[in-house]
Amino acid sequence: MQAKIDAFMEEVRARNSHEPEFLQAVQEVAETVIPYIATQEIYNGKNILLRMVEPERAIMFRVPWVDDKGEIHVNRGYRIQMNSAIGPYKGGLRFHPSVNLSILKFLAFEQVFKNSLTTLPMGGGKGGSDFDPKGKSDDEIMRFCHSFMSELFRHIGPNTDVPAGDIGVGAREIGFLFGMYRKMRNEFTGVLTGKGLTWGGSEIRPEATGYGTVYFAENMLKTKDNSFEGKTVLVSGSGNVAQYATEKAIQLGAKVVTLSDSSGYIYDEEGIDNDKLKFVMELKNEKRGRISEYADKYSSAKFHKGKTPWEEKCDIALPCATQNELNGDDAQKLIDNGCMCVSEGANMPCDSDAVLAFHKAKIFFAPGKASNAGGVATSGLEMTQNSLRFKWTRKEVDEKLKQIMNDIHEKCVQYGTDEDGYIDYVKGANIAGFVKVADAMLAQGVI
Ligand code: NDP
Ligand code: 2IT
Repeated sequence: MQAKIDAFMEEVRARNSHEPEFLQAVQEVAETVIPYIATQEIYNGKNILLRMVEPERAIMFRVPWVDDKGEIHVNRGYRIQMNSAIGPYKGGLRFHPSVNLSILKFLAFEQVFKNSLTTLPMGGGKGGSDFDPKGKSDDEIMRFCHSFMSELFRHIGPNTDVPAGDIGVGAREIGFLFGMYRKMRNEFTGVLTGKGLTWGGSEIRPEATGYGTVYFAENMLKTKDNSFEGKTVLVSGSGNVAQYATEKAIQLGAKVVTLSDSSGYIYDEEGIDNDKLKFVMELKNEKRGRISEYADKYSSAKFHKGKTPWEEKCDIALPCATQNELNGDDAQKLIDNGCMCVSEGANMPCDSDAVLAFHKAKIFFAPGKASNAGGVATSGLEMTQNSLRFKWTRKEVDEKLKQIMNDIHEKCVQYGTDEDGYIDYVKGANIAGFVKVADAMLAQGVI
């Protein structure tokens, strides 16, 4: 079996040799899905996975914009349309200087499996730009977003491809992007999700990824009659996902002691309460400041420059910042300190050594494509409401989100439970995500 996986990876590597993040994501899927395919007559010999690693379409374009001083800048824009076998391409846009083809292809590939798991009819895609929003004025952000959409609009549409937010793309950016799309097309449709609540957005979409990550962890803990009550939680990041993961963990009775950004992390020995979280939300979403300012304001907190939270003691870890932010050594520290549960809010934050360590220690580990799927699932619910020209209440959307996270957990248990009863959520999520897309691809023929 290993020879089969190696041969497959050899072929993928030959074609994508300069794309380490993409290869990392494909390797993880190949290791669990290829052995499964070998046991299933209908998939065997159809090269389905080989077809799935090639994007249906990859679009790259120039994004010129003018800064406040009148200087002209050029960034690179992308949209990877990975797979539309089960629905229109769906996935976020990331604005960050590190963005390149490898990162967007890994994210688009993960998105295909994630969206399949949500139970909703959405294909997978991802896009973005190497534009750095840090330090830019609102006007500069607007001009960049308008320029970006003045090309992207011709490639997307409510039945073709529906982008949303990701790192560096939040409510402000979605507003500017939507405005330009509406102008170029002269139509008001649900072409983007994460829209404002008064112009087509869904209740709970801002909260959904963070809440969903905690709901998924709650489901894992429940299998051993455990819960968040009284647990110490480490959260990394301090953006959209981290903020609402923190909010939900606090609501469920946990003590959240860390948050971070790319400069370092804060440790608050008294725990982050609702008032402190409100301060973080204002600091990050409006003033666009640094997390170190938390430690300037609250004497119970200390800022650890240039470090990640994983050296602290906890019961539950929720990595919610970015890919490969938690390595094998970090994982070992968490395990040695008694951590029993890791639920990924970010996409691929734990590297392959870390995942191996969690599996060896047999602690709960949920891969992002399962545990952070609440965000895109609620985007799917936003699309539904847009099509219906209707709006569900907060309670209705939250209940649907909870149900979807339960269903994803069930699927992982169905496909991922080992002979000794340990639930391998990586295997479960990969196989369950694969089956639905593969069945659709088989039904539609070689196209
Ligand atoms: P935000 O832009 O709101 O926040 C990102 C956070 O991560 C910031 O605190 C940022 O710090 C930190 N961060 C980014 N890059 C790095 C880095 N290289 N090293 C250390 N910290 C970093 O993004 P989101 O919260 O939306 O996204 C976070 C993660 O969740 C991403 O992996 C994203 O793909 C994933 N995700 C997001 C969903 C959503 O609905 N938004 C849905 C599913 C997954 P700084 O400000 O210093 O850059
Ligand atoms: O990684 C992700 O799932 C997202 N950034 C959200 C995508 C979406 O379409 O809501």
